[in-house]
Amino acid sequence: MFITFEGGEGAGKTTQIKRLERHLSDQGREVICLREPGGSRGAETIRNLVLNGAIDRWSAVEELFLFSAARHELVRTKIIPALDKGLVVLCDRYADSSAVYQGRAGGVPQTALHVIENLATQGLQPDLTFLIDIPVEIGLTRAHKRIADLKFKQNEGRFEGKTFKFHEDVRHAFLGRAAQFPHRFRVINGAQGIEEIGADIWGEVQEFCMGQGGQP
Ligand code: T5A
Repeated sequence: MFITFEGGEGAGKTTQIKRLERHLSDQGREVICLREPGGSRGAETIRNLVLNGAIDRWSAVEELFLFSAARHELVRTKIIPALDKGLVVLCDRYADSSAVYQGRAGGVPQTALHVIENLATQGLQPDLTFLIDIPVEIGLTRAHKRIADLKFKQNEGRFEGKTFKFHEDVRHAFLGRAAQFPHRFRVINGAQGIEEIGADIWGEVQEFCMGQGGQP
């Protein structure tokens, strides 16, 4: 089972992935948690390149190539081998992030995105994608606090520095993508408390597994 988490900055994806990992492990499932960009050696190097530095360091097209190179390595070296062994793969962001950040919000044409996405993912789609939807002002406030807490390290704050309008576009584009692919997207209200969000996600995972004829 391959589950991805998407949403704007500070939506609470990392928090919820850890909770879901615990729930699944308690049920005896073997779980691997990955993140994008990153999760494999070369991809972590690309993460450092693309998330740090000046906002205008890379154009949207350049970002797309960087994220896609990282994704290809992650799919090839981690995700496919884990799925082949029967593990549950939880991934913090995946190709939907490129479609939204570099595509809808960044202006890269959808036709080009589609071709590169297929190449980078080898056509591998998630079984379930949780979109944690949250007003931009709440998410950015949380994300800026995280960055401030890391002020003496590489703070990975390049995207958080983009305009408020960019982040509004990201939010609307994610909701549009969820409407486009309703069979795998589940939109979760991220303005709730951590417990409530976790319960919504766990309920959806249980329902999905029942639909597949099994337990989580
Ligand atoms: N990107 C990525 C692209 O442009 N294209 C791509 O193809 C890909 C893959 C990644 C950046 O790269 C861009 C998108 C991103 O801008 P990142 O550092 O991984 O950068 O950034 P995020 O994925 O946005 O990670 P964040 O850490 O900012 O957000 P999370 O993981 O969504 O949030 P989380 O769980 O760390 O929570 C943030 C804070 O809020 C609190 C947590 O305790 C934490 O302090 N919190 C809550 N507080 C109150 N109520 C709740 N319900 C809460 N949930 C969490």
